[in-house]
Amino acid sequence: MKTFIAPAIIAAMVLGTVSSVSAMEIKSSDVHPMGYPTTEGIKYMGEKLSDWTNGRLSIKIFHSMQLGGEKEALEQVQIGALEMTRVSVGVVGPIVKEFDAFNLPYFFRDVEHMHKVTAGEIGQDLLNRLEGGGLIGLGYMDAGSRSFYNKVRPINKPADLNGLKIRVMQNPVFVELVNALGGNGIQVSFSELYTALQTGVVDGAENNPPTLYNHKHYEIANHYSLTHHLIVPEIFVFSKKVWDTMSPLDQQLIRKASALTVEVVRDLWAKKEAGDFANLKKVGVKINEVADKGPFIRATQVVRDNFAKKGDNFKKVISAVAAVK
Ligand code: GTR
Repeated sequence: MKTFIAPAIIAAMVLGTVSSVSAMEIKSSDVHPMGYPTTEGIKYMGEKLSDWTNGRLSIKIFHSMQLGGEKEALEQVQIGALEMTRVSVGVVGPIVKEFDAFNLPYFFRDVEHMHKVTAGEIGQDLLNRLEGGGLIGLGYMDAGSRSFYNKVRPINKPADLNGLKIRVMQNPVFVELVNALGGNGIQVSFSELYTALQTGVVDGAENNPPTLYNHKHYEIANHYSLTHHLIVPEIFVFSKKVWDTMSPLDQQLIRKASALTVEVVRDLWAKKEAGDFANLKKVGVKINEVADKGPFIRATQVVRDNFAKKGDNFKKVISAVAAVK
């Protein structure tokens, strides 16, 4: 996607007059460590901003859950205590309800479909609606698809989840998902997940290969069953409270850097996902190919139906997404 920068702004950047506006170190949080596509993406964004403004704008990344989980981070950004954060759309549904379409099981046909939707009108419209929740949506990032992992057994059919406590992100729609499959969905902040697995508060969770590998959950839960039940994109957002105090020029620079970041992360993600899937095999994770996803798709129909029943605007998002070819 190309972002337009007005010629006057480019001139100001070149002449260095941009530096006469006030300096700002943007604090941004992420649950992932450095080296992860999301944190590397924000690092790149900070470098671009610094280059363009001779260091006047920069980003300081609080990675590896230094500032806690994602729900907490969003709250900090909403009140303006933190300028930026990168989170999964998973935790955004409670802020913009229509966003929960992206949190429905077996919703996008595949990752490419998700890319087209997020890069298009629907994606932009949902980002814009975040403003009502005190957030400026800057862009989407990739997170592949999510599958179940647990410490008890491989999952080949929904009934294999019976009696298993499965951690989900902090959003009731995921509890509904796991329960529809016959498991017991429990909301736990990502920052508490390792301990929850260790102490038996939960028997397993669900995620993509890079998260399972980098956060070492496989040390405890090493049956990974490829159900691919969710394709949930991620977003990076800015505090509207802070944004409203910034100059239009700075806002435009942030928008421009964000658009570039989206593209950079897409490449980083593809490499990381393939690499960490191989790493999981290397460390002995028992990878279970799920031969038939049909029973999972059918059992979760109720979750998609419940979303559609919420009203016409919800139905509209569903049909608009389905219409994206
Ligand atoms: C990861 C995602 C994180 C976080 C985590 C979770 O895939 O990148 O933002 O949402 O999942 O399950 O909480």
